[in-house]
Amino acid sequence: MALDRKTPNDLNAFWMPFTANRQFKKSPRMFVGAKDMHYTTSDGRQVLDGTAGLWCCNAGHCRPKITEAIQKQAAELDYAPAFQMGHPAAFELANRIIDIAPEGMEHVFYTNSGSESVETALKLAIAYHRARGDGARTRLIGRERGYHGVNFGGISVGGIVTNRKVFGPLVPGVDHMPHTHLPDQNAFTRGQPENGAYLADELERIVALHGAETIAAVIVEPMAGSTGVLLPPKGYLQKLREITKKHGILLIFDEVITGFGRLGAAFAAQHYGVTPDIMTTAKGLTNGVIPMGAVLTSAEVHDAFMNGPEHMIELFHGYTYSGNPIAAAAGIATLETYKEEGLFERAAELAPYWEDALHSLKGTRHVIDIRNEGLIGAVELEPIAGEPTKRAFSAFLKAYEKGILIRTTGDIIAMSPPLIISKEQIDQLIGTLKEVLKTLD
Ligand code: PXG
Repeated sequence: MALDRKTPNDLNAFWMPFTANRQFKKSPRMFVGAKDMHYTTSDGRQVLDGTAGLWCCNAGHCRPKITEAIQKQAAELDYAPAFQMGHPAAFELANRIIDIAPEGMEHVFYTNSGSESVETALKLAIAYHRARGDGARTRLIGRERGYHGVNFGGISVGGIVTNRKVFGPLVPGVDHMPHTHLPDQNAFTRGQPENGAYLADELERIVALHGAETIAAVIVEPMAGSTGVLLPPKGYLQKLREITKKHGILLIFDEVITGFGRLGAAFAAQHYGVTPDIMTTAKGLTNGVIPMGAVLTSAEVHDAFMNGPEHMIELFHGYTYSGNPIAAAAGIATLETYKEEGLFERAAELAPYWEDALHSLKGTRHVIDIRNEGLIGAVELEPIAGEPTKRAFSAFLKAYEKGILIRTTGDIIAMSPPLIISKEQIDQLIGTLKEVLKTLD
């Protein structure tokens, strides 16, 4: 009943995701435009994007090639059924993804988000073992502080307590490895910490507890983003790879944040030199512009399903919008933009400058740790006693007033600017943050 609304812009109906709704609606923050490194607010201010939207607009905003590709595709073929029919753009994009993926990744299954990519990967892992006659392998192992989206599989293997605890018993048969955050030993480390590879040995204990023959897969973010940027200690991912291989367990890398150049290589798998069996992606695949995710698998995983009568569906899984034409067109234009502008290389080149700028905040009021890798940075603040998250949230609000967009989780400030950021803009981002931190209670 739109006509009954008090005003055309009543904010009540929209229940916002992961948002302090009551605070927001009292004092809304609205973006009405975006171009390259900046957002425009409803009161006409320019805000420097320190987070690439939500870690997704890696090429910056409203890039002409992507906009035009979407417009053209929408006018040419708006939708094609995803099941039992195809269209060229989805195949072309899959090939282009595989071209930049680590060697050994050979197939692409489309989803519409990171959360759906995770569900798809977990289901694939269990069904893969079953297809090979190893149907007892159903357990899934995640990690404390892991973020794998918000659906039931993802929150079950995930380890962010607030995202799990009010949603009941979750998926059974899940266990968790310890997280890799060792502030006493690793605070203010630049890049990967030296200490903590031994934490991967905890997987051996979990395997011994449950029996390898019951475990389908281990899922980790190669670099844990959402929980506040926790880097893998040197040698840790290599150990996970060795242990999973030894026990016939699939290794899934959740690359929803780390994919598409964030660490200075196409994927974290290449950056860290460790190839999993399955990778989940989303976000940067379409520069965040159209919802789309993709799960990448090895030939071994894919081929295990390719048997039985040829007229039969091999995998009873998929979405109405898997490989949607407009999303696929956006994906192709996005990958072209990354390539033409050398944005993954640019991220790698800028990383040392970014690291220096970020670590210049050491010694600033409230700062208890700084972590960085590629074009990702986190600044951890001492929480206000008895009021966790409040200090960082105040920083977020003040930063926004001063014209920079940052993200906070708990009392950690996370930044992940578009890969087109200039050195001057890095200085502005970090300089403004420093001023904000100095004025915080
Ligand atoms: N896996 C990982 C590793 C993620 O970071 C998801 C899955 C889920 O993706 P979707 O597309 O379903 O949201 C994510 C998403 C933040 C932040 O500020 C992080 C995410 C999303 C929104 C905000 O840290 N990560």
